[in-house]
Amino acid sequence: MEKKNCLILALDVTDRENALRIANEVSEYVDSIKVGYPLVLGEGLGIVKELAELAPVIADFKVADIPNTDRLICEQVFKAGADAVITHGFTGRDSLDSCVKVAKEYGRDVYVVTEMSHPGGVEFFRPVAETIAKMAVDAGATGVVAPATRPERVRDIRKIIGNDLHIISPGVGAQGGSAADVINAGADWVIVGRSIYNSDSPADAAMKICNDMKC
Ligand code: FNU
Repeated sequence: MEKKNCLILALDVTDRENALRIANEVSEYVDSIKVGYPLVLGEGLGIVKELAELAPVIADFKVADIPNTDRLICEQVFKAGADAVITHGFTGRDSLDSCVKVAKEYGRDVYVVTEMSHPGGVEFFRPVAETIAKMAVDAGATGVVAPATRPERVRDIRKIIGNDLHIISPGVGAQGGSAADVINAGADWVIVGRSIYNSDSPADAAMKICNDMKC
């Protein structure tokens, strides 16, 4: 994904009409559109192709299965037109390798979740986040997902992954994180959902976040 605005839209609405309206309104401010279960379960995987005409799509399916099932999931995601997939890492190196292998075959990207952004994200992830980040490097992933709600953790994870891997960071706005703080801590992109799609003017909200980051 090309870095222009450092902003990724998390498009967690559940209907096509709203999804396309919001995506159209904010497309000039975002470098990518992230879709996940809410929209894909609501409208089907075909929505990926429609959104991909506006911006590269990241499929946030937090893939977390045995290698063979991970392979099948990633193939479907990339065939549908997604530019990248988000996977978990706690399933182990063989599962992650399977996702990275498919991504390389399709020339696409893989981002691995290290520590999640919500309060419960520290319960199980905290002790293993660094190990997962290191595994993402060793496996040849494109980057990692790290919490904008804890910029100090983004800083820790940046130290582990160096500058070759990207950090995409959710938790800005509705979850309490600051876009500028997490970019300063070493994130490459912030992922923002509710603060944009629930706003009366999604375009203004997106523009404000871009101005705030001065990326
Ligand atoms: P918003 N997301 C997250 N935290 O929030 N993929 C994580 O640790 C993670 C994610 C996603 O709060 C979440 O599912 F790994 O409305 C949602 O799609 O701004 C988005 O990031 C945040 O949405």
